[in-house]
Amino acid sequence: MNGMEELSKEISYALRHAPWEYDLEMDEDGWVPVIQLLSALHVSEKWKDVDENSLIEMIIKSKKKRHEIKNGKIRAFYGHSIPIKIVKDEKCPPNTLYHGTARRYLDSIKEKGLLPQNRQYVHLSQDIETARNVGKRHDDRPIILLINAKKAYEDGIKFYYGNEKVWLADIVPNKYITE
Ligand code: HQG
Repeated sequence: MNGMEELSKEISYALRHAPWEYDLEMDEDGWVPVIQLLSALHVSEKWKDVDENSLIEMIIKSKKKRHEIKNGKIRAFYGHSIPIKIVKDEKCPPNTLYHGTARRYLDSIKEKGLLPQNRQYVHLSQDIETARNVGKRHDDRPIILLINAKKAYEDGIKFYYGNEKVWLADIVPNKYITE
């Protein structure tokens, strides 16, 4: 893993899962002051030279757009598991979205639909390749599920924009999912 990717992972952990471990004061939209995050990172020898420009460079260079910086604050776009739910803006999804998952989860998903499990939202992918990469984190031969997102949206299921590859939903009932 290169330095930037490692930094992106550490910051994702802080902003998605454990702001309290880093003494971060997070608002309801998930923003924290950059200065607070930098002071927390500087405790570690590894990150002692990281400054706001390094964070901007990390965001630009990262293959995945996980974070954004605005007005002296930084936040993660998606992936949160913290107890306070980050309020996302609802948005009309494309007709079809994809979800890459493990073969071993299939029976349960067919029965209960897609559930957020440990995160705040179910994560869906904009394209098949992204879904395959997400699924490979759980299974070397992942299953790609097709989500009839537009129909679900028309029926009242809420969708939210994560980044250009990631969509979020509260839940996806099984009737909108096919293999
Ligand atoms: C599964 C990464 C059984 C679900 C990725 C998934 C993504 C069920 C697992 C983002 C289920 C949760 C999130 C049910 C869902 N029964 N299993 N009813 N409903 N599941 O890691 O979507 O690199 O929390 O299929 O790119 O894999 O970190 O979610 O396999 O966008 O930026 O429960 O994380 O982004 O796994 O990945 P995860 P995910 P980053």
